[in-house]
Amino acid sequence: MQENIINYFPIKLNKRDNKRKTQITMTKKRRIRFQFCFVLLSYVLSAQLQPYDTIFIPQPAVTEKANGVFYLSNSTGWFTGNVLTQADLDYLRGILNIQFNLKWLELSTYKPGAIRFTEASDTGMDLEAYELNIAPDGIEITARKGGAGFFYGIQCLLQCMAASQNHAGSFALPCMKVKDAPRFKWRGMHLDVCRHFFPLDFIKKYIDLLAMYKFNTFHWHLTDDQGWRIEIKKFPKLTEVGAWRNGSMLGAYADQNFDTLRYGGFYTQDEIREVVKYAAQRHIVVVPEIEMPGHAVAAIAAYPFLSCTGRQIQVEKAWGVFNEVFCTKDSVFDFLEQVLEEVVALFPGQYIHIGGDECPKLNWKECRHCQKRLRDEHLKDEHELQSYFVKRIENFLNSKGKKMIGWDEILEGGLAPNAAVMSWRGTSGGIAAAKLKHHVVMSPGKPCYFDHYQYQPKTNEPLAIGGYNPLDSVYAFEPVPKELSASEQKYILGAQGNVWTEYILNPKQVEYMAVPRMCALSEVLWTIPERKNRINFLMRLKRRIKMLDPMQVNYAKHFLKQ
Ligand code: TNX
Repeated sequence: MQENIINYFPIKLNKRDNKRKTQITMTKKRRIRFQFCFVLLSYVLSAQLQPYDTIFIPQPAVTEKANGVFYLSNSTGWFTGNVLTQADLDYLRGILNIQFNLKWLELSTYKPGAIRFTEASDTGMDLEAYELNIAPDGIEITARKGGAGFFYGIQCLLQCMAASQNHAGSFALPCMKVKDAPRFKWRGMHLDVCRHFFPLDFIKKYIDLLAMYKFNTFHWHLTDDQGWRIEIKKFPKLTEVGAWRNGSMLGAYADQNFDTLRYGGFYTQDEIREVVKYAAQRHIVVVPEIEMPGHAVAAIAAYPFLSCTGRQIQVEKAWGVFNEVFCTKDSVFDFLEQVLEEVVALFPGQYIHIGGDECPKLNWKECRHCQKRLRDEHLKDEHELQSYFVKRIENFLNSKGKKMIGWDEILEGGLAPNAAVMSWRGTSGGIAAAKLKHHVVMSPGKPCYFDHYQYQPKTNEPLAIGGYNPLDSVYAFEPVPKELSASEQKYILGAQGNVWTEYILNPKQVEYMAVPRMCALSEVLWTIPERKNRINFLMRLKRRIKMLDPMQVNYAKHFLKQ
């Protein structure tokens, strides 16, 4: 794509010689030196200049070119005028220092040449919306006080700075006006910390990445067959026993190879609070997932009474779907309610994710408690029993002021009355839920599973679970299905990229699988379709991905050759 190359630098010649009123004749040597400096200066400056619409990911709703340049340096003042929250202010000061080595110069009154934050006069403005105005004599970010708009305006400013930094560490920002607001309310990225466990520092780095691309939801998959990763004070064995397995699957599933190393880890409640706070400071809500009634082997290994058989089992070493699931007897609900009570207290967001996927019904068919439950509750079959389970949990969560969300299996046997559905087996579950007037987050395996391969031939890639979701297919994803009427479409909250980690062994590999596909997804979620353009996106991505280098992000690089 042809870019607009704009000349931002009208060069003014030095008039000192005139003032001295002396006739100076340039020697040939001086003229050559002067010309050389001039050419060098223009080259350095033009190399730093970025056309105004090639800077951002995700692309804002409106960007308008303006004339001139704003020079930002250590002597630029910042006037926050009490409109930024303390959290936004701390974030901004920190990132300027860490990422750009810039000092913070707070102004008590606005002076021309400064960067100022202004409260929007329009009280109807979306809380996530912002305006960024870069002019030669100052930069202004306007948003609603207390909303996320200032933070997103700051993200744009940071992207602009990264694109305009010169070698001396100052910045020549092209003047422009940006007016922006997100398309979707749920802009999510997920991370499975059960199949492989990732340290707290990495969780924070992942959240930093989400924030840079204006995601606002971090779905933290905390419990599964292969590990229980959240400390629950009332049930210490969940982490003493359930967080550790005596080996892991090695290589491809078909090989059925295992090591014998003890593997595991968990987050203490203090650490969880730290993550929640860290995310909140970046306007990201953390949605915890506590899996039930399936994917519960680790919990059952810790407390065998939770299953139908009561057998002592081991935390799973293999990947897959397992028959040991939570029983539907009352003592299990008592246990889960106590667990959820602690979970609810840790996560201030609206939603709690209860999983609900891949629950084999084999044990329920042979369990006297479950069969009695079927009869007592007049349930037709085990699908209705699963629905009973989920509804009972929803009832509890609602009584605690929380909303419940689950994978699309929670539609089977009848959807709980207020539940939101995360559609992963294609979009049909999401379509069905929206038609029933339930909120939906679209996360279909194709193309939202970032544990699938991203490049072909697959043999050149690190072993992955399968599938093929290239960058282009993520960028082309449309979360609102055509099958829905205008009023039904309103139930689509947004979409989410999922990073399941059976075959993702460490943080570097998470980064490799997530980036740059999450950059493409960020534009799907933020940018109105009319402003999306695949070729332009690729160009921006190629230029801007370098912004991640100081953070040492191990992004997949094949797109650079695309
Ligand atoms: C399906 S998505 C699962 C996960 C796996 C994932 C692997 C969902 C609700 N369940 O347990 O990790 O596939 O791609």
